[in-house]
Amino acid sequence: CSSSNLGGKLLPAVTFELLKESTESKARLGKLHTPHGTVDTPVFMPVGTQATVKAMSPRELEEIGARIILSNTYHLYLRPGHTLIQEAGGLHKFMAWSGPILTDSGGFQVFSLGDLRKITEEGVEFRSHIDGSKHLFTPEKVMEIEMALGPDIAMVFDECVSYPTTYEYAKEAMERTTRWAERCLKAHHKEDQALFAIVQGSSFRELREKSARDLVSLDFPGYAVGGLSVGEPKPLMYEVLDYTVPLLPLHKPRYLMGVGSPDCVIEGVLRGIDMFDCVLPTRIARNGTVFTKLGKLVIRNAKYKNDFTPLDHHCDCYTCRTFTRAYIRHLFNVNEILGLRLTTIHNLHFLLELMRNIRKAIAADSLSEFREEFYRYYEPEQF
Ligand code: PRF
Ligand code: ZN
Repeated sequence: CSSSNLGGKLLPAVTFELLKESTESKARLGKLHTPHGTVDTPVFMPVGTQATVKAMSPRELEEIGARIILSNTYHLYLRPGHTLIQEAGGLHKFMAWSGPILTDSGGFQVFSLGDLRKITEEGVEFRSHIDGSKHLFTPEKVMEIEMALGPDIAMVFDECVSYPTTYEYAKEAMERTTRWAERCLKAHHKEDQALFAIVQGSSFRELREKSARDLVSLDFPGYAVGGLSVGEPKPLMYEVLDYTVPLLPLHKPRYLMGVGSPDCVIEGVLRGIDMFDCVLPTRIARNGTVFTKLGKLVIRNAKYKNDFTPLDHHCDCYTCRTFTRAYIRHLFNVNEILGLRLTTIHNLHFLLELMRNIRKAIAADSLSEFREEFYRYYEPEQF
């Protein structure tokens, strides 16, 4: 279903080239070939929920080294509507981003709606968070939307269960997710688009194993690990990755959904993850929190009032090369939009630079040292 006919030869829309497996960890180096270009992995995908990475133009994104972005089926379906985006010539043209795009299926957004949704075998009935109008997402409907949006990679419609949950509920949701993945596969017919599956099963090893096994037998071109970073302690997430990732095919991309704090990205890469996305860098930037080599920094803090040094002394992004903490703090204080544009540039640069350094370290067989060095300075929030 996700192949194109080139010169009579069937080529999948998205292929993963495994360049190197680390000898000291499960980390890998690869290239993700898509209809809109090739992406070096491990990669971080900035989030553009509403067909825009908030506060950034596509040109700026490209300048700081973003190569693939993520957008959201749920939001674009509600506004402006997938048919309008199709009419515009697809999401790439609509938002003027010519690189690869991945769309999430709504399997996370819809389940975050709480009281506003009802789950059945058929799908999920929900009320719009905007105007309360009623909608039904089925695997078939979500495939129709993602095919109309036209990203390079579409995600299956899954059920992401929050933490903690019971074994019984996690099992029910995981099995439903697998049945929905099969329905997505049947309904998906777009030759220049790949469809990735999503492993669920909460923090129950048996369920993760069954989910991975059943989805792998359906032979998707890529696999995501979903249902993590939903409130569980970090060591538990790492444990789930330890036993789940090795069950996924070696020669296919592996994507850890919704994870993007600097420490979690490093831990994910060490456990064999190739792709990440997260609203964290862009979201915290807009309320004035930035990543630095030493951990997070809250720029509104009074102690930066007369601080004429850059956000991060080790950073060579446009913001850090040009502006001081005192100036950016002032912009936030008086609610000037340049402030959040500058912190967004810095935070995305920080994460994309981290990925470049991670890739260099894997190439040099020194990722463990890189990790040690990183933690020597960086103070993570929660363990
Ligand atoms: N499923 C989908 N999108 C997601 C998740 C998931 O489980 C997560 C979990 N962290 C983030 N985004 N479809
Ligand atoms: Zn910077």
